Amino acid sequence: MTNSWVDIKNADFILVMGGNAAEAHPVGFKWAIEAKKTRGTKLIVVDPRYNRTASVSDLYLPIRVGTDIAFLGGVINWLIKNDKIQWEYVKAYTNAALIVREDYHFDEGLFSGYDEAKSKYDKSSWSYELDEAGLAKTDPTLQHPRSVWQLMKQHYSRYTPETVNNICGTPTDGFLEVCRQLGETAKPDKAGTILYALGWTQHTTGSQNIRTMAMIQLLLGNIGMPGGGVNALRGHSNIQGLSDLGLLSTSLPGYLTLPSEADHPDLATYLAKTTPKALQAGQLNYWSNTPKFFVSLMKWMWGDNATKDNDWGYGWLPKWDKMYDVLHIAELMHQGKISGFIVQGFNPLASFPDVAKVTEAFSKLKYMVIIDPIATETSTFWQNHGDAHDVDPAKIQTEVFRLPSTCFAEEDGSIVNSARWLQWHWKGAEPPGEARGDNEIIGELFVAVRELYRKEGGKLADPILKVNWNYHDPASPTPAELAMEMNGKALSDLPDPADPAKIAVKKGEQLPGFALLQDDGRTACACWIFSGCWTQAGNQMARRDNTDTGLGNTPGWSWSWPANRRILYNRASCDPSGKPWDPKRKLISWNGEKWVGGDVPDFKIDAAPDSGMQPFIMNPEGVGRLFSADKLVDGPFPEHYEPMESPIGTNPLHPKVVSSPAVRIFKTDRERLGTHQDYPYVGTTYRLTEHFQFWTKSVLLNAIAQPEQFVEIGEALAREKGIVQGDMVKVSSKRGFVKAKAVVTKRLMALKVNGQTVHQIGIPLHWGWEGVARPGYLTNSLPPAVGDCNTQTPEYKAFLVKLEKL
Ligand SMILES: Nc1nc2c(c(=O)[nH]1)N[C@H]1C(S)=C(S)[C@@H](COP(=O)(O)OP(=O)(O)OC[C@H]3O[C@@H](n4cnc5c(=O)[nH]c(N)nc54)[C@H](O)[C@@H]3O)O[C@H]1N2
Ligand SMILES: Nc1nc2c(c(=O)[nH]1)N[C@H]1C(S)=C(S)[C@@H](COP(=O)(O)OP(=O)(O)OC[C@H]3O[C@@H](n4cnc5c(=O)[nH]c(N)nc54)[C@H](O)[C@@H]3O)O[C@H]1N2
Ligand SMILES: [Mo]
Repeated sequence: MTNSWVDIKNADFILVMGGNAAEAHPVGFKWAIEAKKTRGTKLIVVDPRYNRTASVSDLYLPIRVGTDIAFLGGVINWLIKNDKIQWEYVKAYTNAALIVREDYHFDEGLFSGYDEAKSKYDKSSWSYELDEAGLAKTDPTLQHPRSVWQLMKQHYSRYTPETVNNICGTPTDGFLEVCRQLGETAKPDKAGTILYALGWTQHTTGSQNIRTMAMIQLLLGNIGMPGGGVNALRGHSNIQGLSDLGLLSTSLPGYLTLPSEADHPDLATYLAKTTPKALQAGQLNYWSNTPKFFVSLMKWMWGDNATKDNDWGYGWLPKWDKMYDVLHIAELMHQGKISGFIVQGFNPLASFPDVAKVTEAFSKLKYMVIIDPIATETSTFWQNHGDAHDVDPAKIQTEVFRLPSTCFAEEDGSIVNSARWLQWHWKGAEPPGEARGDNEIIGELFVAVRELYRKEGGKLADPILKVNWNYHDPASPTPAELAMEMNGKALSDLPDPADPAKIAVKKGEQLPGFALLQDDGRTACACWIFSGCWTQAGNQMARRDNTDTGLGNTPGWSWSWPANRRILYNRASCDPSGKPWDPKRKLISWNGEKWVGGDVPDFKIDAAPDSGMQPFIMNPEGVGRLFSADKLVDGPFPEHYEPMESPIGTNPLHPKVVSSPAVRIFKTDRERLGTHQDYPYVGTTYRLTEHFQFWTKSVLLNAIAQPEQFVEIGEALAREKGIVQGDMVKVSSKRGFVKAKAVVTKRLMALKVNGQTVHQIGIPLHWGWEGVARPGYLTNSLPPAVGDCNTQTPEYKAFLVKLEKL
């Protein structure tokens, strides 16, 4: 979230699209209700299903899954045509005026630079025209034909209300109502918010869905504003923390890049390539501090072993060749290229797409280690469960080890919520039986492996032997010890930047925040964005002072990254002169000498409004991106592409390019895609409040609340198929099937799309054979193994199925 849960109450308009907040985030959703009650805020839900959020909305609109870019692109076109733009904001705080290179173009569904053989873009033409000083050229009048503004206007002129209706199946009057409501928030004293989650991310165009909304919020001047923002409602408890800590195959903690084999052969090259240069004069460009973040990370990782002479241990860091996302891992196992798999707090057989393929993949492993408090379908993947999981155990040689772990409530630690708050929690009970904490399990494994390397040597022993492992009990690092490392400490006395004669932090002390990080080995810090969470003053995450400093802002409650800032880009809540756009929505302001207010300013504290510095300090342009120069692999402007399995088999905007040209799809997975001739209906998967993923079916009360697997079928389709409420049905894709009870409902309506009727079938994801609920089929037997071009998040929300009454 750019903003916070509580801040939702400040919104004048709330759009819930690509998420079902009332169902999946029922506690946080109370702030949407608060806005409705106290401000009369309108809430509109755009979702393929009339869901629980829709049931408390002012307006519900159906949409065909996987078509949100068409809808939102239509909004952009409408805002431009109807002049609902916050012009002062757009001119000052976005890249609308920047000039794009001459060789950039978009033609019949393809951007410039496409290499058909590789299904990849060369992104070099997607950038700005630079002057001699290396700064982007601009045209403040926005008239230049290659200004971002003109290119954007032209790009979305194709997205008329008729096109939106034709692609999405959404009624036009409802679509126009969303445009009008959003358009109202273009006024400087109005702000609207968007709450989204997986309905946007789990598509081959997932990242671009979110970018389209970010563009809209920039056009409306809603980013940085209380009551505004782009708000991702996160998933698992601590999935936000997982992203922050870089637990992805190409990342390091704090959104630093893990060095790549091809691009970063040495430290100097790595730092040169990952430290961006400012593109506008006067820019702060906070990522220019990358060397400080990185060297401090290396000092944490390797301790005294990291020296200037050995490039701070750069050689010991693993380098990536490809992204090892879940789809790639399943593919490599399927090819027999992986022999062991450690599964910690994860039920991949149930959660990866295409269970049949994953089962074959797991069957080729030598061993699998499961670290989990309960039995999961993954841990019993080798057992036969009738036609729900028809395998022959005698043919599966994979040895499965199970290490019982604790659950979050049986340990101390911090969990980062969607609003970036690190909240410390305390153990509620001792774990039962032989269960051990994850930190103990990993700690003991590490110590044992290191001992083996010490005794026997082996290939690449250095990364294990040189690592800094200074815990009181090396076999069991404590959550407090680890948290203090995230914050970072001084390795020598550090002078005060304002008064170098004074010592700000003494050697060995915890750092006050990331501003003091150094690139010369004088500081160690495991995750720069978390610096400030456990300072010399103690554990900031354990704070529970809920004093409101205005607009529901509670800076004394827990600790928020970065720097305890609650609303990101909050400099943009003020006009260029430093006055709040809306006096009733005052968060920070310029007092003539510095930035002051109820939140931590997202700006250099003493940089005057006319210093030339711009509010989006993490971008080298300093401004928000309507055109995303080179970040995403599938285009600088979001474009509508059909899901890989499309119910209409064409793209009404450009029939030659139906689905995204930049997807990565493995050959075996491409062969497993179905067509709309064989599989005429759209399947989509989702959650229920009563269950959490695949594990609460092991909890009796949850199993009672929602005991049995079902699928939702619209009335029109049910009539066509002769299906009535409670009938058993079989839903099949090219890859597998589930059998479940039919819930016949008005909540899923047939849509008219491109001259044809499209039926969508809703399939909750929670069932399997482990636990105390009635056994069911794994929903992920159905979706294909293909992911978002940028993140590889699988396309769980839009695929093709057929339907039979049993
Ligand atoms: N009770 C409960 N709460 C949970 C979870 C749980 O299992 N149970 N899981 C947690 C996790 S891990 C996560 S990630 C979050 C997920 O939270 P959500 O994303 O809110 O959950 P979902 O039910 O997967 O999907 C949300 C909505 O997206 C809609 N949708 C599907 N495709 C599209 C589309 O193409 N466009 C649009 N506009 N909408 C679409 C679905 O119909 C559904 O209503 O929830 C978290 N909270
Ligand atoms: N079709 C379809 N598939 C989906 C999705 C979808 O919307 N549709 N959503 C996707 C999403 S967003 C997610 S997040 C994934 C979730 O997929 P998974 O993460 O694989 O599913 P969970 O059932 O949450 O598995 C978490 C496991 O962690 C265990 N656990 C709990 N606490 C602890 C602990 O402290 N330590 C350890 N070691 N284990 C613990 C639980 O018992 C559980 O078995 O599913 C994805 N798959
Ligand atoms: Mo999730």
